[in-house]
Amino acid sequence: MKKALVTGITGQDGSYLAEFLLDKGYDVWGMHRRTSTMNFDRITHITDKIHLVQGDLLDQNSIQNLIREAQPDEVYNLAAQSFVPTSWNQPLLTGEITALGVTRMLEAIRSVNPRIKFYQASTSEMFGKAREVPQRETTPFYPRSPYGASKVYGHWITVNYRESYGLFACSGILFNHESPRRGLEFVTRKVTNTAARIKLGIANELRMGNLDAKRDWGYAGDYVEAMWLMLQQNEPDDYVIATGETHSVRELIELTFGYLDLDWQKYVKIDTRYVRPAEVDLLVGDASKAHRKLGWKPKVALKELVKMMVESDLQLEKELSGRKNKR
Ligand code: NAP
Ligand code: G4F
Repeated sequence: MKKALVTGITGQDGSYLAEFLLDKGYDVWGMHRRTSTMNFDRITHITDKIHLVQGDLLDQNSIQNLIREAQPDEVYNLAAQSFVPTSWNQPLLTGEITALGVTRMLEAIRSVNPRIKFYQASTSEMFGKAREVPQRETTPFYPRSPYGASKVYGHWITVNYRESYGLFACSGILFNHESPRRGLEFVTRKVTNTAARIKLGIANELRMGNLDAKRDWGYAGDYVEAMWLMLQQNEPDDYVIATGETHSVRELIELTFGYLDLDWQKYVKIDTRYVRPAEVDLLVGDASKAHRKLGWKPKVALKELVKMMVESDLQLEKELSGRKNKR
């Protein structure tokens, strides 16, 4: 039985990857940080099937001890301070976790067992003010936020440990991927959840930032398969994972409100609080290397993704208001 350690197991991708690995027959270990209240909401259904162990990307000892205890064959480093706006308010913390945290993981692997395979969660945010369209593995990076800059560091330190020490270390450059488990602060979930609440009469407006930004949105459930595929190859490498389609935030809103039979223009208000100091205007990925070498292809398109997220948010909000009415 293969053993995998997943950092960021309580996050969106961590929860889908844990399910995926369990289905493949893996012994799954998940690293989570200590919090005063438990935040296992995304993994409640699998907590009895996985080993949950405490550790923090800020703390070298905890990581090293954990890798020594678990003795994994594969490590998936998904933990990060992953919200772009927070990275302007907390740039140093973002750098400590999202950039240096990667080196802590790599150092721990190098000293405990350099044969462990390593996956680093890199991002299309590294392309930032994009130098070419579509973006591929060879497109130069131009990050536009402390988050993007931290991820560029994480990417290059992964490449560097591969080239310096011969580690089997891969960097997956994933474009935006969403799901009903997406955090409420990210644009897709903010839109689907607020639209669902408007439909149910619980909210009456949606306050937004830049509607012109364009993103290549895929489904998180599809993208975790690509992470695993990268670690099953003969040689470690870096891959862009994307759908190849781009849509503006405005189109996302139109699709979502249209699905609910609502006129979005009546509810959406522009609020400068949500406009960023520097924007990433256009992301669209060319995943042809992943198609060719990994045999990976996305299955869920944006329209279907929006439907999945809206339906889930309608259900969730109905349950929440049902519970409130009972009190
Ligand atoms: P997410 O939902 O925000 O999850 C982030 C995870 O990191 C959470 O489990 C969080 O734990 C954990 N974490 C944060 N700080 C930590 C620390 N100091 N030590 C240990 N764990 C810590 O993010 P996601 O959407 O699943 O994304 C997974 C990874 O892929 C991230 O690295 C992200 O930057 C990257 N990525 C995401 C996308 C995307 O579109 N989703 C695209 C490209 C790359 P808590 O639950 O305790 O906060
Ligand atoms: O959903 P977002 O917050 O995602 P963003 O900044 O693209 O980052 C996400 O994807 C990256 C991959 O490219 C990941 F690495 C990262 O960890 C994260 O998962 O914002 C998307 C777009 C932006 O252009 C933003 O300006 O939506 C625009 N937007 C407009 N109004 C808004 C809002 N974003 C948010 N979160 N909230 C708004 O009200």
